[in-house]
Amino acid sequence: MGAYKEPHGGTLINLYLPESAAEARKQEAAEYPSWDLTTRQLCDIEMILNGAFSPLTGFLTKAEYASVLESMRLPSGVLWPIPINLDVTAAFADGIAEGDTIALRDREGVLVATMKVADIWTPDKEAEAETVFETADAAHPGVNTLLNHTNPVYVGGPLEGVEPPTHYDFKLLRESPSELRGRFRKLGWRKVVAFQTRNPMHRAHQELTFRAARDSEANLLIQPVVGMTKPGDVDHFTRVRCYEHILKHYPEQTTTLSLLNLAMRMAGPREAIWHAIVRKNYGCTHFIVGRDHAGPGTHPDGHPFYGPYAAQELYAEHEQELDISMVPFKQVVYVEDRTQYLPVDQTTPDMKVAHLTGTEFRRRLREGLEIPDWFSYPEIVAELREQTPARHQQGFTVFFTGLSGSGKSTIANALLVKLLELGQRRVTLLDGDIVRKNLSSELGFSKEHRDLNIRRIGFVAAEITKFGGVAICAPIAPYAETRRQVRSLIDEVGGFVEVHVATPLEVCEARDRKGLYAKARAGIIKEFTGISDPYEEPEDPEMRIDTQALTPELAAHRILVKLESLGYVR
Ligand code: PPS
Repeated sequence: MGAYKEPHGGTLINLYLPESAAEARKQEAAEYPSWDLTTRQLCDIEMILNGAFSPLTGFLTKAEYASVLESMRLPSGVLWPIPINLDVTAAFADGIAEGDTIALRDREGVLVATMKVADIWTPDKEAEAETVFETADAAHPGVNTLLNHTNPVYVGGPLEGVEPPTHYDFKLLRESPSELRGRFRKLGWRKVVAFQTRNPMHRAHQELTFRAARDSEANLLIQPVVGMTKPGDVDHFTRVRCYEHILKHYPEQTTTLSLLNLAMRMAGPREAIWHAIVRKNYGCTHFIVGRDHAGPGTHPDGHPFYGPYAAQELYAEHEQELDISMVPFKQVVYVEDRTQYLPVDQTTPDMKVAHLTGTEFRRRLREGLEIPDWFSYPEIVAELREQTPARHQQGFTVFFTGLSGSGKSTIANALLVKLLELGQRRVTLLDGDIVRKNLSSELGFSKEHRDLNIRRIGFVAAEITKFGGVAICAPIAPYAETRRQVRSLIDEVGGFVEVHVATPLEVCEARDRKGLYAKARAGIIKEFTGISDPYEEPEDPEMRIDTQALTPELAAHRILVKLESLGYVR
């Protein structure tokens, strides 16, 4: 094991126990308090154990955390900009004490490492956000993760590795720092410029990375992040296939690809420094830093979270000490009349420069429109098209919500028939009654049971949507938060259209088709929505249907028109 608090200076930390000690540790660990690592913690621990986060030797202790926040340095003085913490629940923290050894396991229960607990503390997350992200606004995805998806208590201390986290995908492309350094040695690569990315690469990326390598007289490492990136990014399976395609467009022997299981924080300037330290640990000598490096883009109100060159500026301040040179990214643009890419500062006003923004590119992919050859390579466009079917080929969910007797089922049935008549996709109706009979027969109507019922419906609808089908759901779904969860689940895999069947309670009660309202008033049925249980009206559904003004047939027709206008139906 490497010495604690020692600047790395080329030496890598390796925290894995020798095989026999690791075996013994597995036996001993059966007695230790056990924590199941989250997806992000699994990424972090892999990088700590294999030395990618050298000189860290564990999750940060309280003093290290304070020092990193305050000065961007470990107490030893070594530059380290991003806090790497083990966040746990209050219940788990209550069961451990400083000085204990805890077992850290993956989702299958495999022991990854043990940690000697040095500190247990409750951080001020708002202050952490302000320091690391320069904002505590949860519209920033990194802040959102910290404030809303990170456990409340931090535990710090040194780690000893037992077994590296398992990966089943792209095994040959995943390397530890010592493996990658070994590869560079074998290839005789003395200077290596690293390119960090979380997006598919196109011709402009090929141009700029190739130029960066040529200008620094170095070889090129494309090292994309496959751990956690910004929500909504292209999945890493697709991206890695794209990177494998682009490799063929570099001169032979100049360029290589290796995957980085980093969990990004999207922290802009501080993150750029962190990325550089990691690349240095991987044996690189140069690092490309682009415009808005590792930034999350713009706030929903339009302002950018970081200045476009803030990362480059912070890097420049620390470049000497970092000991890995920055290659500032010069934007390259396509000059039509010269049929070639040029750095933007080499263009003149008389040149005809072609533009295709990322947003426009994604729109064209979504709508199945042409992508110009100068922008990307046909193999890469084909990969992305495969993953981004046009809207009329995507699955979607129509999620009805409304009181009992509001007319949800009737309209849902009418919509079902109309969609079947069109015949473009398979359609499944998940009506409240059907679901309660087949999927949720053991559930009642407490808040807990209703939420479980809706989450089950959401899960099934998401699967149907993911595979290109149509799910029509028609439960009461009285709680806004649960409906929001279902929406976000389905949004990731296809379309989601919420329809509020807004029939007023008096009307539903007057109709009382099943006689349930009378029973509810008489107290025979308890927790009845609208009478003795709440219904939270949707604030912003895609559609609101007034069943007093529309027949079910017309209501279904209007929904179909809406689906057409959204592009889901042709
Ligand atoms: S929920 O809240 O979304 O889980 O409800 P859902 O699965 O849609 O089930 C609603 C149907 O169950 C009948 N029913 C009740 N509804 C509301 N409250 C209580 N306590 C209750 N008990 C039984 C009722 O027939 C609902 O059917 P619809 O089709 O909505 O009228």
